[in-house]
Amino acid sequence: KDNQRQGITIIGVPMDLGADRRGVDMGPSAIRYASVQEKLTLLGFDVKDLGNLQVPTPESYDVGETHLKYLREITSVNEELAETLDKVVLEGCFPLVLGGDHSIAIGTIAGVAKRRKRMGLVWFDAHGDLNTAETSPTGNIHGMPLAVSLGIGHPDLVNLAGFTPKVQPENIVVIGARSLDEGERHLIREKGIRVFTMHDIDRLGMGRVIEESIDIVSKDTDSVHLSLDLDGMDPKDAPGVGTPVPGGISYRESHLAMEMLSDAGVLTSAEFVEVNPILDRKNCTAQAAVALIGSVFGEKIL
Ligand code: 5AB
Ligand code: MN
Ligand code: MN
Ligand code: MN
Repeated sequence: KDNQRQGITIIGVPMDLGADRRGVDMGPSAIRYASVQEKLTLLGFDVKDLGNLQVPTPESYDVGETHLKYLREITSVNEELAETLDKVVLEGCFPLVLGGDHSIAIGTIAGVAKRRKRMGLVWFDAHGDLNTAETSPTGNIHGMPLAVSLGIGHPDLVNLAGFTPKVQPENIVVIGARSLDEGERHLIREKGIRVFTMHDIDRLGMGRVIEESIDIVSKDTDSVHLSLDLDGMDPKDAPGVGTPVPGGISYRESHLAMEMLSDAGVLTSAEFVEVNPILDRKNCTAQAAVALIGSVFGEKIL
C-alpha cells in the first residue's frame, strides 16, 4: 500500500442536493471549525486545504426528475470532485474529503479509483446507500452512491470519470447498517456484499468486525477508501445528521474502528459526510468527526 501519509489534502464539498433536509452544506465549515487542520498538523502531517468546491444552491435550480433529484447538478459537481481528487492522488497526497451529503462519494470514489487497478472500500453507515431510481423510496441521490460505484444506476452517474465499475463487490464492507430498503437487501444478496449490521457488531464486537473488514478490503487491492457517514454512529453521540437511526455505533466503538484501520496502515483516502450543523448540539457531531479523523491518522490515547 502506498503509505504516503505525510501529505494530506483537504477538500470541502458543501453539497446538499442529494438529501431532503437542508443544512449538510454547512458540514465542511463545521468540521473546519472543530479544528481538523490543527489536529492533523499536531499529528505531524503536512496539511493543505483546497477550500470548497462550488455547489449550486437548490433554490436556484429545478429539481428535475423526482426519482433522481438534481441529477444534472450532482453529476457536474461530482465530475469536478473526481478530477480534483485524481490530481491529489497523482501528487502523492492523502485526500480527505469533507461533506456535504453522501452523494459526493460518487465523485470521491471515481477520483481515487481512477489510477488504481483494484480498490477496497469501507462503508461506515446506518444505511446501505444501494438504491437506484427504481428502488429508492425518496429519489434522493445520497441513498445511491454505493450502487453507483458498483456500476448500478443512472448512466450519467455510473460512467462518471469515464470508467465503470469503480469497485468490486468482494472488496467492499458495510459497517453499521440498520436501515435497509427492500431493493438494497436484494442487491446485497445478489452481489454478495459483506454487510456487518448492528446485529453482527453486537454479537461479534467491533474488534472482530474490523479484523474481518481489513482482510476483505485489503485482499488483492492496491488502495482502500473509507467513506464514513456520521449517521453510522448512534444519534446520542452524533445527533447532527439528516437521517438519524437509533441503535447505532457508539462513540468508543467508532474510535476503535478508526484506530484499528489506522494501525493496519491500509487506508489511502477518506471522506466524512452528512454532518448537519443545523440539527447538531454545539457542533458535537463535527467534533466527533474530527476526533475520528485524528484516530484515522494515528492519534493514540497513550
Ligand atoms: B445516507 C433511504 N434509504 O434511499 C433513501 O444518509 C435513506 O447517505 C438514504 O446513508 C440515506 O432515501 C442516505 C431511505
Ligand atoms: Mn446514512
Ligand atoms: Mn450514507
Ligand atoms: Mn443521511
